[in-house]
Amino acid sequence: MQDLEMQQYLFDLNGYLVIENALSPDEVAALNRLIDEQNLPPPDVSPRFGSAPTLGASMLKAEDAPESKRHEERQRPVGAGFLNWGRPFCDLLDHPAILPILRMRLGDCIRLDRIYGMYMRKGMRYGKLHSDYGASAPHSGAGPGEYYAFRSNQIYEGFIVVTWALTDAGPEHGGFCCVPGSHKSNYRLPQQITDEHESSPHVVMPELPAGSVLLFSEALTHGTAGWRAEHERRTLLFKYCVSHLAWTSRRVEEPSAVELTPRQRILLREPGDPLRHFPSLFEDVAV
Ligand SMILES: O=C(O)CCC(=O)C(=O)O
Repeated sequence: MQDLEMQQYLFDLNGYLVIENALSPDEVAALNRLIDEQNLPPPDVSPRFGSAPTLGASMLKAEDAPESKRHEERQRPVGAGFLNWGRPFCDLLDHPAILPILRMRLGDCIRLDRIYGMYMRKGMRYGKLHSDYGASAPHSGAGPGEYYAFRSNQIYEGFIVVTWALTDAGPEHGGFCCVPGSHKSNYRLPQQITDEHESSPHVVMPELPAGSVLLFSEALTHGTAGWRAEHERRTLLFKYCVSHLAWTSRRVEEPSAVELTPRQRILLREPGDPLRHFPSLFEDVAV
């Protein structure tokens, strides 16, 4: 395994990092067995499973509901997603392989904002190239080819995604793809790369053997390459952020089927100012 200095350098350079063998074959098999037990429908329409938070059922059907009603729905925490499927899923929340990298990018006070799994079968396509922060983010207003000056009232990094590979993924199979280093770009992603997607020479598909973990910044331009392997793609995504940030007003709920540790519970707290209203995840924090 690489040391922290190397991991730090590579994450900063590329906007993503792969740690191989973070899970043992037995741990991977246990997670896959628990997913099998869910008898999920085939991943035809959407490759997502086990999401939390999810939209309330009535909200999904009622786009024409009054804004006040929709606002009320959005306030509700709705589910624990796959955290309810067993302890092995909850153990990934604060796995020792990811904590040093999360701390390096997000500091001591970290929230878990969203989780979902992705499964794909041969021939399935999904997910254009995108980034949620930086010059290519939908809200940046940056014009194609124009230098984008980063302004002081904007967030440039936001979320760090931790993706656990439960089956092999990579250039031969498909799955996660990205433009390395694009989290630092001062220019919007050219349309040509968007159109070429995974066939662009500038887009890479990191090798992700089962048991490895991928960490990436949501400022990185990334997407999903079509799945071409005989086996099913299976990954679990955990989206973390600094304690005072949230994507929406919905929250991941504590699982009812598994008792979380005190540290895992911190991750699910409401957003709050670091150290004043939201505790550190680490015992050796310097206050
Ligand atoms: O792993 C993937 O296929 C991409 C996930 C993604 O697009 C995202 O997290 O926004």
